[in-house]
Amino acid sequence: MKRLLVFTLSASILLLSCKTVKKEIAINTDKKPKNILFIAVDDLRPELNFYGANHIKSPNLDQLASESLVFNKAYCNIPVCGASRASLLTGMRPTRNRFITAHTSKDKQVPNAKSLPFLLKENGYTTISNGKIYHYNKDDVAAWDEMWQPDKLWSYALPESQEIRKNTKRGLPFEVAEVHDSVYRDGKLALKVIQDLKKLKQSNQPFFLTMGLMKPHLPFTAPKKYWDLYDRNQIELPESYIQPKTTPKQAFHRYGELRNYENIPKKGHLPDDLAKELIHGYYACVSYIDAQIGLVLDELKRLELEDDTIVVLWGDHGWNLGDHKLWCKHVTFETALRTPLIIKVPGKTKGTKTEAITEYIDIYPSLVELVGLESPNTLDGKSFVPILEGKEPQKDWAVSKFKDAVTLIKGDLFYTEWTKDDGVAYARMLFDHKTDPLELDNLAEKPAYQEKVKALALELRKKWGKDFLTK
Ligand SMILES: [Ca+2]
Repeated sequence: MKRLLVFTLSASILLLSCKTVKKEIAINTDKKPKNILFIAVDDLRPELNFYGANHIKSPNLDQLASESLVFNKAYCNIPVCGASRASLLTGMRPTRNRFITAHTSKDKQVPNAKSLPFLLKENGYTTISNGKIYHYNKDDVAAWDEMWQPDKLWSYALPESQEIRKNTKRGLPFEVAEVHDSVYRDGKLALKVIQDLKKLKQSNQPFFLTMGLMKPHLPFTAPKKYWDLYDRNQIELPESYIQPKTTPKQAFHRYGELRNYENIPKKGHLPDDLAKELIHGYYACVSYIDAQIGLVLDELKRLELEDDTIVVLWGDHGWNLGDHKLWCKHVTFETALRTPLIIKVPGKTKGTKTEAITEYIDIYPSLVELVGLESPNTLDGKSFVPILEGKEPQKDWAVSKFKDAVTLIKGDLFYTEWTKDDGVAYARMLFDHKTDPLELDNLAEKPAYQEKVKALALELRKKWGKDFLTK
């Protein structure tokens, strides 16, 4: 009842009531705060039209971007699903020993941290977790009024694919099926989110409604009509389809995640035809999730909730689609660290792009500021709200990491060190994106760059955070 009061009664009445309510009303005034529609897309890389790609068909994302602030230089803090999500939702930077793998549990790693949904729920928001938000379905339960998953466990629509899945480690890497969108999990997810919007429209409480899409994560399964949007013969391998000898060997991996699927060679590089088939499947999945997001955004409009709702869309990390002859994430090339991030704030955004370097731990304090709440002191990021208001950003750098590799992104420079527990480096790589956007020319061992490397190494240690090496 207290939560309902906060947003339905006037400030003057509430100022007379209990202390905690008074604090909230002083922040929120007598107006209902903005809702947040929080769209998380699994393994979506920024190969989208509004980032200049011009070949993936994603009309709904394009439309949303035209009404949003588009972050051209947004970086995840760790390129693996579970850890990236736990870090983003708690606003805490990954360290050497915190937020490490896909199987990261917020409750186990930082049980006392107040997550973004928890803070919102505490302040009167209805919070709903739909689909893939945290890695574990039952993580951070106290933060949510409701947690929902599509009932179907696997990603395959065809009985023969399901049979293969049943008898193998991961099943087929892709599937082309002539089925309705709602046969797959993300189609079911869109219908659930639409249902939620209808219900929430009737409520006096603001909402934090999430839509955690599971594609374009492997396996690349999507209705045939989305595969048909692309001509395989037009698909080309990336320009950076090479692993230069000057790049440390630690920078590459054998993309074991992909090799777990059937019909993928267990070693060596992929045959070109298979590589192109995978790229085709990835594109099909992006178009499929675009359509599902479109259904939800149409409903938001139809219900006249648009002006009251902030929409934020992010992918949990980048993805190598053949870049550097790599597949999947789990590396610190820009292709795995750079992510799509767009935010639509009614009355404030209209398709502007920013070059300000932003990291995922900045999302939590930004959303909190936008709805007029105070951030807990556990947050490591900085709000990007000044950028939304046309002011100078609060910082111009990001730090990402994966296993031993830690990367400082600053200006055009992308500097990675591989370090042991004591913080001493055993391999390095430095790229200058002004002259080498594809990251093919490692400068870190060149004599002319030794002073620069020394300075970057020092700066990296300052910026990775005081707890970075703590056990
Ligand atoms: Ca992911």
